[in-house]
Order: sequence, then structure tokens, then C-alpha cells
Amino acid sequence: MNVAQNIVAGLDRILTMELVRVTERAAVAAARLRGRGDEKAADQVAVDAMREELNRLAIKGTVVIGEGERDEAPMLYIGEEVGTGKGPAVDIALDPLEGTTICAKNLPNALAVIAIAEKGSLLFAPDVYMDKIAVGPGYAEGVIDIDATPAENIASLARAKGVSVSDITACILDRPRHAKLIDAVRATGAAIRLIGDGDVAGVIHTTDPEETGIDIYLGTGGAPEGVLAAAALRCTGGQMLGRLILDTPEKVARAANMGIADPKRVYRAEDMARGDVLFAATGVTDGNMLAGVKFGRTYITTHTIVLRSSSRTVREIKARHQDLDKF
Ligand code: VTB
Repeated sequence: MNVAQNIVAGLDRILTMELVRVTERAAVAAARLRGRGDEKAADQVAVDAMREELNRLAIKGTVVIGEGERDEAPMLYIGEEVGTGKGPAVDIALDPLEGTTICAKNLPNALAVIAIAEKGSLLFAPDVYMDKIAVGPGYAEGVIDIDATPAENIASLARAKGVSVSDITACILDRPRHAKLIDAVRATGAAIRLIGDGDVAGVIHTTDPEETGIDIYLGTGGAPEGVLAAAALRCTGGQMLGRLILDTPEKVARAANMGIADPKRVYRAEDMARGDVLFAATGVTDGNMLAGVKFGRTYITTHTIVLRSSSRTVREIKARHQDLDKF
């Protein structure tokens, strides 16, 4: 067998490592503005830094999930071409600072995030809400059902895990719209971790309950964040279901313009992020899986997770950056 036969088909695996630099750079930029109460400024520096680093990559990239529509986001807008233009054509989903409020308040789990897939493989999702449910790897297909009640899903998961319902912890965004969901989950006896923002991290946390203490993610959050989380789950294993909330004719029309024919479709992770997918996230603030950026006197430390779906490799990269000028 020659070396070429050993290499899994899909995206060039060199890109996996290249992605680390992109999220590291954005995370360091955002981390300098941690705890300053200025969400916009933290987001802006993260966007600038990510864009600069992304444009060094040998790809012909199109931003599919980005900072917003072209007229509302001057940089990394949906449809923007990034990379050197010399390389494979890829779709890119990114969030240079997922959890701008978390960063501004210096609370846990703010991340710099990116996912790359072959052209046409990432769901082109409008910026609307998405109903989401996710669990980690190791469960039979169908353990969760987006149309079942929260009590049914939690009971099903507890059975599959072989624990009682009171041993399950659900992660939910702390929003008034989730009042009923929160009551329903609490009524089962399960625990809830309420998060202020950052549901990409919330979904990813289900993939390692022993480390994070979270078994299941429930509730509605941004659809773009849903696609990013699905990309990560494709690499780590686990199940995620999402349904866009298209509750006005205007949203249905906007989605239709983006190619979404069935407004009620339930997407699995593998429908939102198809084929070979690469994913990287660097911690901005300290979190349950990733440490935040640390500024030392002579070096900066970053902690990144980088994933590839075709090989299912999960790499954690702790980097010590001694050339401070590069940031
Ligand atoms: C979530 C969360 C994000 O948006 O997707 C949320 O993960 C959903 O929107 O960090 P609401 O804030 O309107 O509930 C964020 O909070 C911000 O992008």
C-alpha cells in the first residue's frame, strides 16, 4: 500500500493545522478586550484578525455562515470570497467571537470558531432562530427526537445512559422564550445549566459529559450557530437535530431565496455539514473544555480544539506564542 492510499479522501488535511492559526489569532485579539464591557469592539478586532489570517490560506473560500448579510456586515459577510484564491474551493462557516457578551463580561466559554467543508456542503442558513437538540456520541440513532417533549427526550437519554433522570444535566440558553422549556425540564428532576450566550459551546459540551457535566442541549438559538455546532458534532460524533424557525412570510421567503424549499425540514448534523468537515475553536475566556487566552510577560498561551470529520480526529493544541509581534 502506498502512502496515498492511507490518506482519507476529502479536504487536504494540511488545512486542519492551518485552521488553528486562524482561530488562535481571532481569540488573542478578542481576549485583549475581555471584560471591558464593549461587545462591538471585541467582535470587531476578532473579525479583523480572523479575516487577515484567513486570507493567507491557500483556498478559494466562500463565507457561507459569517458576520451577516453584505449590507450589514462590512467584513466576513455571507458570500465574501476569502483565502489566496489558489487552492480548493471550500465553504466556510465562522464566528470570530462566539459570545460577544460573554467576552465583554469576561464570563466562561467565549470562543473563536471556524468550520470548512467542500464547496456546497454547508447549509446556507438565514440568520433566524433554530430549534436545536443535541447529545454526544455513543447513543443509538433516534435517542432524541425534536418533536418529542423535553420530558420524553430526557427520559430516553437517561435510559440509554443507564442513569436516573436526576443524573442528567441539560444546557439551555437563559432567555424568557425558554421559560416553559425550563419548567418542563425541571419538572423531570433533571438539572439545567443555564448559559447567557454561546450555544455553539453548549452543543459541543454534550460530546464530553464527563469533562463538561452536560448531557443534552435543548432550545432555540441562532441558525448560523446551529450550523457551526453541527460541523463540530460531525467530527466528534453525537446527534443533533435542528429546525429553522420561519414564523413569518418574510422569513420563509428569505429562506427560500437561500435555497430552502421546505421551511419545516428537520436537519440532522450531517444535513447541515456534509462530506469532509474541518472545525477549529480557540478559547477566548476560560471554559469547560478550553482554557482562555493567557497573556504572559514573554509569551501568550492559547488552547484550541481542531477536528476533522473524515478521520474523526480530535486534537487539542496548547500553543505558546513567543513572537508577540505577530499579534
Ligand atoms: C445564541 C448564542 C449566541 O445568540 O445562538 C444566541 O449562541 C441566540 O440569539 O452567542 P438570542 O441572543 O436572541 O437569544 C448569541 O447569544 C449571540 O450570537
